Amino acid sequence: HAKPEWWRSAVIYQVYVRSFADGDGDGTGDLAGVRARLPYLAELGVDALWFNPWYLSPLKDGGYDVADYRTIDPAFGTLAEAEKLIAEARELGIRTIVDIVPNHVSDQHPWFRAALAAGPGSPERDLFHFRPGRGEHGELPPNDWPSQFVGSTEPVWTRLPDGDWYLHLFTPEQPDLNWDHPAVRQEHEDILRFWFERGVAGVRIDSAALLAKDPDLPDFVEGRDPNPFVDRDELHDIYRAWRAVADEHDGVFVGEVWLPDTERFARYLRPDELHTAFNFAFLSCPWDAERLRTSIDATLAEHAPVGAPATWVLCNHDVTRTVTRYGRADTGFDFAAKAFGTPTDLALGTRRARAAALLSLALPGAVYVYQGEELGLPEADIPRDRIEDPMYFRSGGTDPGRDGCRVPLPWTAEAPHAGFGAGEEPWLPQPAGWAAYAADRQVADPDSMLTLYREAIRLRPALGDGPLGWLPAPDGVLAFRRADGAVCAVNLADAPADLPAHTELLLGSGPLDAEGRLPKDTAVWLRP
Ligand code: ISL
Repeated sequence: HAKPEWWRSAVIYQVYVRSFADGDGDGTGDLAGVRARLPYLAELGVDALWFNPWYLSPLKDGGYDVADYRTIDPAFGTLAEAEKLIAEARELGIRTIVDIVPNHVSDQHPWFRAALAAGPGSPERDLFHFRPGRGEHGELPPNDWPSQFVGSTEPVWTRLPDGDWYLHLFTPEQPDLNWDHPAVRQEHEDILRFWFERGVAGVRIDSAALLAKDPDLPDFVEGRDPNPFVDRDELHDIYRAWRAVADEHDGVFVGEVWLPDTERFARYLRPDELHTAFNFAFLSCPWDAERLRTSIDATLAEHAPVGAPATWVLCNHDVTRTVTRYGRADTGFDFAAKAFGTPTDLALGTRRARAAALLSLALPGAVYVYQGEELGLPEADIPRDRIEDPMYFRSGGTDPGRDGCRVPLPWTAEAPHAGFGAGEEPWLPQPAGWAAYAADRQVADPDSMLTLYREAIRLRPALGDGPLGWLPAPDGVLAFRRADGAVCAVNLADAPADLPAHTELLLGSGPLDAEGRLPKDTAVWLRP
């Protein structure tokens, strides 16, 4: 008798703790703030919460620089509070997913501090990638690998006064671990157990395709297979070992696996590896019916043979917010091409984001909702002197970085800081007009984005569990039916479209026109 696998069709809400709700008034979101908002999340109807890293961290990269994987950062709370939060959420039927960062640690992690102190050639340095430099005096980095921060041309090596260089695919404060070292593997299996034993139901794996490195650290040659640091075969042994740990606890994984090649991607989802991985192809797809249909079909086709559910992601803490992206003239979405002051039509972007919400929630698989997406928040312009994201600095100030999607949430229109917290200024400035998006306003508004998300998540089970079948539809219109359930239609064409045959209109992202047709940039759910 098989256990029900909740994660196959879950709605998972991403909590960027630092910006969710500030319980203690210091301007930074915290676990107290999340605990106070659990009823909101229960009413939204989500099945699980994924928390971005909440561990002890100097916060040089929003917590993706972890100094201790078993301690909660004091800015956020304590381990005891995290345990309470996990239990309280579970009481409300909401599971918890934590974010593990295995590729690198903070330069303040005890292992790295010990490696610095122990000096060149020491066993402590074997836990990382330390190398002498090239050039006559070792003045050149050991290889030419590109930074993994989009837009950054900075080297991935930093030289120490003792002459050694160390590898960091991200910032110098995030030294990469050496996954050929048994202690690194053992430690991470122990960290997984630690969190599963505290009641978490799942783990997100950060930068999951980057951990394994060619031990020779050769120069990067475009197109050469195997790549010296992306998608290496050794990763699959690592994840098989992790899967055994997860299975002891009924735990599930979601991998952050950015790989354009769908076959290579699907290898991570084999039955003894990761349960799920983020679908970035969907997120990167422009607002175009054919492109979306092709992307959806490709996703379903690549997941079917391995038996893993697809995931549907429109937004996260690394990319431009959905309503802003969809409101851009080129309708495309190139996360590598963020620019200051890119014009956007927010009314258009919001209409499309509403339709995209109904589309993603109607597709077979798990859906991720990034905090604030359910409020229709746009990307914020952060004044340059307030930007904290290292991506901005690593790009030499050309890329605005990712803070624009990380602005503290508006909860209460009439309260200071739009209800984010009652004390200090929020750690990132909230733009003018932020209070108009406040959750308390939207709850009372039948036409708000929040109301749409709540209704869609409530109705979602009525759509059925069956596979997706496309229905005939005019050019620019997507229409499909779940085998045992409802129909979803989305109009991406320029003209209104007739609705597919139906007995009942379950939900719409906007009103039908006077002739009862589906206007452009609108989606509906129908009972056939
Ligand atoms: O952010 C990106 C594109 O805008 C990605 O290239 C991102 O750098 C990559 O997916 C890895 O992201 C993850 O690890 C990073 C961290 O900065 C990101 O926030 C995290 O999601 C380093 O730990």
